Amino acid sequence: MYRLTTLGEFIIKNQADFPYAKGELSSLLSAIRLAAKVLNSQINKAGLVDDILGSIGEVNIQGEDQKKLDVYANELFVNALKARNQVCGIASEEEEKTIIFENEEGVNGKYIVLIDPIDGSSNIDVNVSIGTIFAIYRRLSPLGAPATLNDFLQPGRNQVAAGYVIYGSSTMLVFSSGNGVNGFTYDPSVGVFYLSHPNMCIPKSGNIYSINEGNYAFFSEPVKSYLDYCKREDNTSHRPYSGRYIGSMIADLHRTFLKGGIYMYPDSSIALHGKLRLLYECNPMAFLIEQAGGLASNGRQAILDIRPTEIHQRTPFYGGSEEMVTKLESMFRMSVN
Ligand code: AHM
Ligand code: MG
Repeated sequence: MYRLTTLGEFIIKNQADFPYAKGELSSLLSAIRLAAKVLNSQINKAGLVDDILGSIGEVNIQGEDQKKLDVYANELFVNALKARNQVCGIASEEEEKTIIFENEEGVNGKYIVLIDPIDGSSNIDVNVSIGTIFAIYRRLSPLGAPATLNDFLQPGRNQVAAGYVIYGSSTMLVFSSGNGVNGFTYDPSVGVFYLSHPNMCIPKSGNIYSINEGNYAFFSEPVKSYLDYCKREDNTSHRPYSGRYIGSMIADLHRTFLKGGIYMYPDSSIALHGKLRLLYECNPMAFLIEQAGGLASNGRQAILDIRPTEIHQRTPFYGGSEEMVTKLESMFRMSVN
């Protein structure tokens, strides 16, 4: 009989793959798994209970309208992570400053977590897929003292694990601890994530481009040239490509993982550094994309090689099938010469 592997079993079985295997990563991931289940049950009630849909009437550090679910999800993940005593600090899209745990367990926690508790929150009210994104690093500062800013400002290459949860037509948790990418689908009737997408690999090429093309007039020349290329007819390279844009990075990238393609959020004359945040949106997704055999770039450099300078810094982002990202990068290079 076909034997289903649960996320819990998978983590324990693969603990040895994790360079510092002592059960700590398992404990940390199980905190994320638990918070994701609780959040999933709330998201499924959107529209039925008062306290989920709509805004709280405040803006976050990004200057963006905070939704009730953003705030709820943030508290949920922070509390779940704090309870496990493995984490010395958390940075979140919803928190202006880093959260540093200064109690005895906190100063001895070995890990830093960066999180976007709800990505795509403008989609909550219209019943479109949203997600949670997380990145996990070993701290750089010595144990026994509170975490420092440097612990958070590590290049994405240093990630020891990263993942996302997509709350879609089914809920999935997709993660990597540096040995490929695996996807787990949630069965709400038993409350368990099962391995459903082992060893996820992004197709080398694809025929879908994904971007908010309404901003075309504000994009730089290389991005405009690439978009024109995507739409130009050429039978040998399956062009014109299809355009798909959900407006929820997790949903657009989840499709890209499964079907191939390229997802883009460029800088522009109205968003000088793009929109997406390097530390808790782009880095974890770039880690997963590279682990799945794809590429993630800011047009000129791998996202994972960028040296961060600020917690909430933004970066242009182009990620997906290797051949498509390489083509786009060649247009950036041509624009310099
Ligand atoms: P958020 O974290 O505030 O939800 O913002 C990130 C989201 C991405 O998921 C999505 O791709 C993008 O913002 C959509 O932005 P736009 O409406 O400008 O296309
Ligand atoms: Mg986000």
